[in-house]
Amino acid sequence: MDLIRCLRGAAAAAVLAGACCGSAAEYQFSTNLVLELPDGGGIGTFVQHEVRDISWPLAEVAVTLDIAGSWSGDLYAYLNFGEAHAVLLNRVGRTELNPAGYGDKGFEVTFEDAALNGDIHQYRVTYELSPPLTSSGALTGTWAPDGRTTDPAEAVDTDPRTATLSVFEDLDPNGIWTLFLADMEPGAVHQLLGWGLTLRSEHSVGMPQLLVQRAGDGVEVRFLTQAETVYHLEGTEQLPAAVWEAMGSVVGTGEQVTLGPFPRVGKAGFFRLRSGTGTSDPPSSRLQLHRAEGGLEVRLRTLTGLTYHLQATDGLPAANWENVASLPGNGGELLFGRFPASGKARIFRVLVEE
Ligand SMILES: [Ca+2]
Repeated sequence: MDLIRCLRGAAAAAVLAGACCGSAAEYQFSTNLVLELPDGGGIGTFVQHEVRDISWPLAEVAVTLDIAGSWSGDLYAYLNFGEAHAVLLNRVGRTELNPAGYGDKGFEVTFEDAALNGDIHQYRVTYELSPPLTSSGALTGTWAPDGRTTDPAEAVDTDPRTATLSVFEDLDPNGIWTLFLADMEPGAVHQLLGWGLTLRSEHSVGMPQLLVQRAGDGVEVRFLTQAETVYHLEGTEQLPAAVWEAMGSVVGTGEQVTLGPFPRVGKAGFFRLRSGTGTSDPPSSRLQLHRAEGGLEVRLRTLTGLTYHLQATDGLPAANWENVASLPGNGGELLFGRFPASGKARIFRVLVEE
């Protein structure tokens, strides 16, 4: 039985809450440029942006970089604010054995310390030589900054990563932010096409980055969880979405979780993640997981005339789904029962039968 199709009836009847962000504040800046970098010799280019009138201390910083060129391993980039210094790029791919670094064609990337992809310096190792590239050959995705403060003429993968974006944590963000960019080796030229800054008043841990990957005929969605947090993955076929459908709910363990594979219906699907303890959530078609004494309580808003089969597994992709309860819908919120929380993430799905 197809999970998405099965849930459709219930999802259409439910009132789904809009995105919520609590009281978190966010400031965003981005700009497009065409700035040729001097080729070789490490003569850098500075670009600056002044932030004003922000009344909260920084919790988290994200940076976007759009660079065109033909040998990414030439590049060195850092972000400075006051005394704080974060190294974004330091000769990607450079190791003792490969001092020239990677020869890809630039970057269209976001830097965040918590990025699921991890350290950008070794991105070809992370992706076993098939990293996500744009049609023009630039690396894409969200990556953790290089963080190595080593002289870019000497930097290698084994250097410690001490200058990540966390250096800006707790600072007053008002003032001049400076991006420095240099092409260290003669021979391949680069242009800065744009950059951006996102400043956040809270860590966006409740909404981790989603990584959507092909899996067979469908796609699967990976994300990094926080322990004890309940996540609800929702999907839609197009944006703006009339309805977000429940795709799965999971209790975080501090580890990565993979949900899916989900069938791709004609075009690419869109996913979003909601998190919370569940108790303040409005009724919806989502499976609601509540921490309760001795385990997890699983609830679902139901319709009469349908039968709901709750199934569980300990890991995805699931070898088999264990049937844990089957109940007729009552037109209200149905409590499936209380289940022991195992050591790892326990993953539930519901099948709806007419
Ligand atoms: Ca160069």
